[in-house]
Amino acid sequence: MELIHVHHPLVDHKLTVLRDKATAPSVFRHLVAELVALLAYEATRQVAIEEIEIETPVSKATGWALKEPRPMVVPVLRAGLGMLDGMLAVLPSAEVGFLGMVRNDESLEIETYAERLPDDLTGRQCFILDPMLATGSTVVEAIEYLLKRGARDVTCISILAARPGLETLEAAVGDRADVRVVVAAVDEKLNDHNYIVPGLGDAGDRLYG
Ligand code: HSX
Ligand code: HSX
Repeated sequence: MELIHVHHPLVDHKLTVLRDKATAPSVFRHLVAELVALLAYEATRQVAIEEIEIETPVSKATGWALKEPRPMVVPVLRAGLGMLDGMLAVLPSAEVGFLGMVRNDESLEIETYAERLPDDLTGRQCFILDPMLATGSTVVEAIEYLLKRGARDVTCISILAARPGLETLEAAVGDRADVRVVVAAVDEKLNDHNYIVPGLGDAGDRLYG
């Protein structure tokens, strides 16, 4: 697994405003979209392209087009929905599939309560959107789900990850080179309720609560 921690002054600034409990939901939603676009720039570095010939108004030229099959963007409900517009601003031709997942706070097991994805993802590059990677259970389940359907590689874009969750993910996917996680920050710990500390609270509630 490759961890990409995006270091950029605008990312750090926007994340600080997100963390602030005084930030209103409308501002929070706006900042999430802006942050995702910045993270997506790094997350899409490996997106598959192919050489094409085009004609400019002046002459022929060689250029690049996204390669088929189109990338698949998968927001994890609910909070991942808040990242979808920002991602599509960068990758407008992507197809969108949905996963609804909830963590049982005692067993930490993940229940997949909704799914809207093609059965066959063979050869598809997939981008999971979930702002928080806390214990890591949700993202492990989502990655396994996509790989089982044949995804060619899976990149998870999260605004914030907790160190224990990243360790869980690393243990689950090992040294697979086709799994990537892109984050704006890594916090060191979780509290007794498995919230990231210092974190930013419950992303779903701050977006939609
Ligand atoms: C909570 O957030 C629970 O553990 C669930 O796993 C999750 C629900 O996410 P969302 O639907 O609010 O995004 O901490
Ligand atoms: C949060 O809970 C996020 O949006 C994720 O869906 C989930 C992360 O928790 P975990 O499975 O990493 O512990 O609301």
